[in-house]
Amino acid sequence: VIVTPPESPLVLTAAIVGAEVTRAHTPHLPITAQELADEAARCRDAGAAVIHLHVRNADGTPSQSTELFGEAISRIREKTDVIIQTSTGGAVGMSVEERLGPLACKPEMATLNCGTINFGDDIFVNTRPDIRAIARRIREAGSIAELECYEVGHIHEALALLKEGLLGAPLHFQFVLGVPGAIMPSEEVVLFMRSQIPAGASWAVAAVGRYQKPMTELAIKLGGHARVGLEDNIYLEKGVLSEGSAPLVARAAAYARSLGREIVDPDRARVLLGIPT
Ligand code: KMH
Ligand code: ZN
Repeated sequence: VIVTPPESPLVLTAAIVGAEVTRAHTPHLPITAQELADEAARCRDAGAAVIHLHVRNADGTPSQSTELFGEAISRIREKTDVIIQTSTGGAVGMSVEERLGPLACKPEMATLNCGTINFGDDIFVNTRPDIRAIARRIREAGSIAELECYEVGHIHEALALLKEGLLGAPLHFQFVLGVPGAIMPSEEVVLFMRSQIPAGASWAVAAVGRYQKPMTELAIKLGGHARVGLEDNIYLEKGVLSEGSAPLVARAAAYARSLGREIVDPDRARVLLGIPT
């Protein structure tokens, strides 16, 4: 078991838009490049060092277009110094090539989804050859991979990639818990997943829906990092919509401070995550 001291620096990630949430679910979803930039800046002010980024077409449907990502990234850059982590997961049903659109923008970070899961009533497909192809492309883009693990076996797949030379240490794991059809969040699950990662690797928890708050607090308590935001959860409390992702970041930051954890700014996070500055 890896023991991370609770006073260790905390990297908060805000997943501000995602691919699935719509304006019908919440009116607080950012869609345009300017809205994404404004929201990224608000989340940075609330304590986020990383923005996990998807983009949308004007009609709100998900896109992985290089052009839309380029626009969103430059708007965000005008307003704030956050680390921008682009999705390579996109939306269910997109081709691998389509999903890789944002890598042409050479983002500082990009997600690498480490396996296939049932994703609600859909299947989020990440074949083993696809995972390897995406890992290569992330490396060619000069981006640092964040390893999205929706099941325990996805961690083992990431370790295989490390052995194959497709990933460099230190590894950055995101335990994505509570997707309907995949592993559900609990303390036991987090402790077991944490026990499977190598020494020196970092880990975070992103939990879906009503699990977001308790699992964020658990991760912070255990010395891990955490991701919150509308991509994973639109509610501040039962029945109360969050007015964007920033209130969710602010709440996680307040909890972390109450435990004495230091919330790092983007530059410090770059050092921790091995992102060239
Ligand atoms: N939208 C999900 C199917 C990622 O960003 O890399 C995949 C996803 C993961 O959101
Ligand atoms: Zn995502």
